[in-house]
This record gives sequence, C-alpha cells and structure tokens, in this order.
Amino acid sequence: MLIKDVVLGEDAPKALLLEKHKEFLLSYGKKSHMDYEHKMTEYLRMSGYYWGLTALSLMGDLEHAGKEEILNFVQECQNPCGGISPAPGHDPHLLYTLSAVQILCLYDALDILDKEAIVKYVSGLQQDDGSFAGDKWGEIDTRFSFCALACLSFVKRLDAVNVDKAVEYILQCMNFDGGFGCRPGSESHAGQIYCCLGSLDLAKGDLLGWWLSERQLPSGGLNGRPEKLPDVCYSWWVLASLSMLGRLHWIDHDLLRSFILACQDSETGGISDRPGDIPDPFHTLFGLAGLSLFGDEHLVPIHPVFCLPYPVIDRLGIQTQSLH
Ligand code: GRG
Ligand code: ZN
Repeated sequence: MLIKDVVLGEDAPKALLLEKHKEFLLSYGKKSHMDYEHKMTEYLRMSGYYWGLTALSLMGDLEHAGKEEILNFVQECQNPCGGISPAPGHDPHLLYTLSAVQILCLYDALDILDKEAIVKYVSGLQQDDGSFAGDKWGEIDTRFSFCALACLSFVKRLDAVNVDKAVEYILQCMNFDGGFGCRPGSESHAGQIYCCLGSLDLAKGDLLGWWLSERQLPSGGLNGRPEKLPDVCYSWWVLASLSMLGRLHWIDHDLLRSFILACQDSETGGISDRPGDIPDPFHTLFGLAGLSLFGDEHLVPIHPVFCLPYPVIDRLGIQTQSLH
C-alpha cells in the first residue's frame, strides 16, 4: 500500500533551537497591526496569543511578552453575554473563551474577567442531548464539549452543566476503531480524540491506543488519520491522548523527535507543520508541547489535558482523574 509521508532532508535541523523560537514568537507578537497576515488572522487572535504565550512559558520565558497589553486585550474581548471573542468586534465563541481563560491561568489573573458571566455563557450552550454548540449559531462538535468542560474546570464550576449527559454524548461519538469524531458517526480524527479523552477520562484504552500509535509514519511524524500526511501538531493531539491513556511509549520517541526538530526553521526560528514549510505559533506550541510530554530536559513539563505548564495547573489546585 502506498503510504503518504515526507522525507527529512540531510540538512534539516537536528538540535532544538530554543533561542530562535523565543525570538520567533516574540517578534510574531510585535507584528505591525497594519500587516496583511495580522489582519487575516484576526478571527483567531485570542487562540494565537494562547499558543504563543504557552509556548513561551514552556521555554520558561513568559515574562518577555507584554503582560499588561495582553490582559487588557482579553478584558476588552469579553461580551455582555459572558462569552469571549477572538478580537474586539468579533462574535464570542467557546474556542476563544477557553483560550482567554487559559491565558489568564498562565498569568494567574482569572479574577480580571466576570467568571459568573462565563459560566452562564458556557452552560447556556449545552444542548438537551448533552452536546455543546460552539456559539449562538449552533454548530455542534466534540471540540466544543472539551472547551466547555475545560473552561468550567478552570473556574471550578463543572456543577453548572450536566456532566453525565456531556459524557453520554461524547461516548456516542466513539467509533468501531476506538477513535472519536466531531459528531456521532463522524470519522475518527486525532484532534477530536484528544478533545473526547480530555473531557471524558474514560475509554477503551488498548483499542484506542492502537489506533493512535498507528499514526506514526516511517519519517517519525504523526498523521491525524489513516492515509494522511504527517503534521507537527499531531505531536500534541496524538501524544496528549496517548499520555492520558498511559501509553506514551507506544510511539517511537527518538523518531518523532527527529521529525519535530527537522520542522524547525533554523533561520527565523519557529516550527512548521512539515519540513521546509513556513513556521507559525500554532505548530511551534504543539511541537514544543510534544517534546515536553516526552520529558525534554530544556522544557517545562506540560499537562496533557489542559495544555498548560504543570506548575500553572498545580498552582490552581486542579486535579484530573487518571485514566490508567
Ligand atoms: C487547549 C490544546 C487546546 C485545544 C482546545 C479547539 C480544540 C480544543 C482542539 C482542536 C482539536 C482538533 C480538531 C485538532 C486538529 C486540527 C487540525 C490539524 C485539523 C486538520 O484536519 P484536516 O482534515 O487535515 O484538514 P489532515 O491532517 O487530516 O489532512
Ligand atoms: Zn497542523
């Protein structure tokens, strides 16, 4: 069978270029607001900040980002309904509400938002079948179940939704191959599995672990489903899921590490989806996060469910039940 994969070039980086990545993320944050790319990515700005700031904090360098400016931005993005937008003037959505809450957790500043309004917004999006809509327009996806449950865990108000119903819905999205999709009957995909496992804390471990470990390709990179190309961000969606299942060792660590390192841009810093592509903060975070899950000595350990540094989760006193 033909396998889709990539080839790592001889000249691809083999060491982790931490200083370069710090430079890359800090200069990305300082890009001119008149910049074309800056404008075109405004609809996801809040998550962009979360990716960049979490990556910086994994490298122990959060203090160089402009804290005051970011906290003001987050505050400006909370709407009267309680939900948070990706940028001022955009519609609120669960995706950006979670990113905002995560940013405040990094800065130990949850108090600057109206927490009860967030709880009201999030709980108002739960449907009768236990699923969650992403916003008032009603798209349903297991990603939004995760966003809702993670937000409420951070503000310690899981009691505000029907958790049993949420779990029941997620279980309906489990497939014959052990994986999960975005809605019942949808194709298994590593990103959705991460969301479902993160919110569930229960699953058929061996079968799902097998599906996830099959994501590794000869190049060392991981794909998100069969017959797809590898992509650095699956170092997070797949590895975090395997870590929750206690089966991280089902992936060849050294091979994946070489793949992630080969996706670094040795000139500009930053990590891209595949060797030779243009780096961005999303893949920089998930590449570093994957290395951190494997215990990289240069990085702060990361929590596999919340995708924030362990010390932040410990400071908040949040505990998750282990699946294994
Ligand atoms: C706190 C880390 C964190 C996340 C919040 C939004 C969310 C919760 C999780 C997203 C999970 C997800 C679905 C990730 C996958 C993203 C991705 C690479 C999608 C690409 O899918 P395709 O079909 O590409 O375009 P492939 O790789 O299948 O060819
Ligand atoms: Zn990707």
